[in-house]
Amino acid sequence: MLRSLVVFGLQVLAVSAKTVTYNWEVDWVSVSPDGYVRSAVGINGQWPCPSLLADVGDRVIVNVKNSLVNETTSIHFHGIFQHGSNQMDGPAMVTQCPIPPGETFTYDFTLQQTGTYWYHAHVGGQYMDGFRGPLVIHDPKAPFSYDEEVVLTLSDWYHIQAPYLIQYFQSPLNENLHGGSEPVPNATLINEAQNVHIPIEPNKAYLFRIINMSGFAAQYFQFDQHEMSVVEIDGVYTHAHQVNQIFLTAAQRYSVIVKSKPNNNQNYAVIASMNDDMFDPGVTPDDIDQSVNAWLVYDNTKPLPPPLQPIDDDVTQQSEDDMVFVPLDNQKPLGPVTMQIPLQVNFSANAQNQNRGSFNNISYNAPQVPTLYTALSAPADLVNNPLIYGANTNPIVLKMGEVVDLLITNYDGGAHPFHLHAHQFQVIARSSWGPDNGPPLEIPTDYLAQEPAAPMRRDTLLIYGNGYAVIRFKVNDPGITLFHCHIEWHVEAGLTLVFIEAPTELQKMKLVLPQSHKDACQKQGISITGNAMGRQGSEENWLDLSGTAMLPAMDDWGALVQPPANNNPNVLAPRSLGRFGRRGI
Ligand SMILES: *[C@@H]1O[C@H](CO)[C@@H](O)[C@H](O)[C@H]1NC(C)=O
Ligand SMILES: *[C@@H]1O[C@H](CO)[C@@H](O)[C@H](O)[C@H]1NC(C)=O
Ligand SMILES: *[C@@H]1O[C@H](CO)[C@@H](O)[C@H](O)[C@H]1NC(C)=O
Ligand SMILES: *[C@@H]1O[C@H](CO)[C@@H](O)[C@H](O)[C@H]1NC(C)=O
Ligand SMILES: *[C@H]1O[C@@H](CO)[C@H](O)[C@@H](O)[C@@H]1NC(C)=O
Ligand SMILES: [Cu+2]
Repeated sequence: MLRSLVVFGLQVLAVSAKTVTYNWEVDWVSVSPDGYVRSAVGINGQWPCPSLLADVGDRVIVNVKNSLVNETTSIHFHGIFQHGSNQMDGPAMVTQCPIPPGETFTYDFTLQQTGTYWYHAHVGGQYMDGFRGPLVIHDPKAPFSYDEEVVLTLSDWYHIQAPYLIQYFQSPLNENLHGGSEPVPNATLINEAQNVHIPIEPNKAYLFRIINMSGFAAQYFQFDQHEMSVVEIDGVYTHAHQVNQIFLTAAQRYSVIVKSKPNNNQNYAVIASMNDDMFDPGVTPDDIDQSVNAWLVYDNTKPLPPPLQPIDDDVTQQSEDDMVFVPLDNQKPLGPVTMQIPLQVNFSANAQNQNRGSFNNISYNAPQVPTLYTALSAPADLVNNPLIYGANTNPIVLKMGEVVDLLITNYDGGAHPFHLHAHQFQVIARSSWGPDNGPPLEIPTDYLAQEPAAPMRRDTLLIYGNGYAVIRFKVNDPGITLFHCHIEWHVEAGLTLVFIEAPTELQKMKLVLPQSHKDACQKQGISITGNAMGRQGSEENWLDLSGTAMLPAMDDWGALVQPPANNNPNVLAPRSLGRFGRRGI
């Protein structure tokens, strides 16, 4: 293991489920993973952030103290179902208020699944400033065996802090100069570092859990002369499948088993390369460092081999097709489908000349009350009415037991990794890249007749430029379920919607909101009851959403700002960010 672990109050019980408690003080730390010194968001004075490790069945308690002083925070546990604990999912203004500076906040949930996940901040682009780490749930009955386990994280890294980059990305200046293009990362990291040595011994089976914690770029990953046998994707066990290389978009995970060589005659190179499809040539330096090297070290007295050549995407198209992975349980397509929801994905400049992402022409803008709190406080006869959740959050109400197909068509030329919180969805269909110009490929009208026998299942799926995908899930998890592109720039650009899953059953569950959750809102004057505008009382009030902001406030971000002239983001506060930064996800 290459990372250090901070666990307080861990009760070690050999067989039965235990409680794992983490006390995390979130604070700024000075870091330089690629040689450039900057501030990052760390935990208990450390960065990289620690791994959250537990066994299936464990109860996890994370007490978070926000010591950032100048930013709010929140933690999302990516891929965790949160059955009966939707209030612990984490996205700010969706299932909780952002945690203000100085406050302590408790996450408390029980793990009902196994595999490789991660946690990350879910407020204002903060995970790109370093607040991200692995979350591994061990399975005593895992359907494969191995001798050693190694967690490898892949991430992209920026020299300038996220609030500045978001402000610039969402500015009319960027729209005018670069067509609204995304900030290009400065570096790629493995285990939040470069040139990492991974100790390895001969004749052993290694389980590598590979997690892509990037905010933007997708990565190719390869060990020299060691095949990988994929056994898990995003927490779903798969039939073992041999590959030489894997391609992970932001937020995806692969567990692979690698058999080490029979002897320690030499060491081997490892490489991860960013996919540059979305990097606007106008803002990408020619000398951009797109790859990061690491080494499998069998014998540290022997020399390291030369690094591998960066992986060129043109010759590696095949490695992108994750539809080849078949779930080990051979789960058939869920059915019958009771609801089909067409979703058009697009990007365009809004009335303020900001580059915004949208589902069905609506760009997400945070409500005044976290959406979960609206659902918990609404009268029973209004809780299924999407109007109360605000037209700017793209709310879609789903009934318990419904089998939903999302019919997603991508009108944008770029590929986007879409993530559904709290579910592992089936991928019923997905096109390859569509035409460069003109309308996207259309979903075949008879797609239901062509379902795969055992569809690939995961929680984050790449949908190609001008292409489509059909993803299916069952409504079984009452609560507010976010669906969004996992490119953090695109979250900030509004490419997000909320499913209100089974709100009637949600109200009957009588979720307990810990006092710390109420305090987080109260300290910031945010209501924990009422519609998306905080109105309540009469039915007329509940249905009154007048004043809902469809356009983002220009003084949140989007104002005309130039990155600091001396390129040192630490010396200049971003303009007009508000005291604690943005309120939304
Ligand atoms: C991680 O995801 C990002 C964003 O989709 C991508 O650009 C990058 O290539 C991925 N990394 C790996 C190693 O797959
Ligand atoms: C997508 O956005 C473009 C502008 O970027 C616009 O011309 C087009 O009409 C939009 N299409 C849909 C279906 O929203
Ligand atoms: C979005 O807007 C475009 C362009 O105006 C239009 O063609 C398209 O039908 C709209 N989509 C929806 C779902 O309203
Ligand atoms: C918050 O403070 C840190 C540490 O001093 C600094 O690096 C960062 O730029 C500040 N962030 C904002 C949004 O002002
Ligand atoms: C990232 O670093 C900043 C500050 O050092 C530079 O200004 C950027 O040009 C650089 N961006 C890339 C893509 O390398
Ligand atoms: Cu996207």
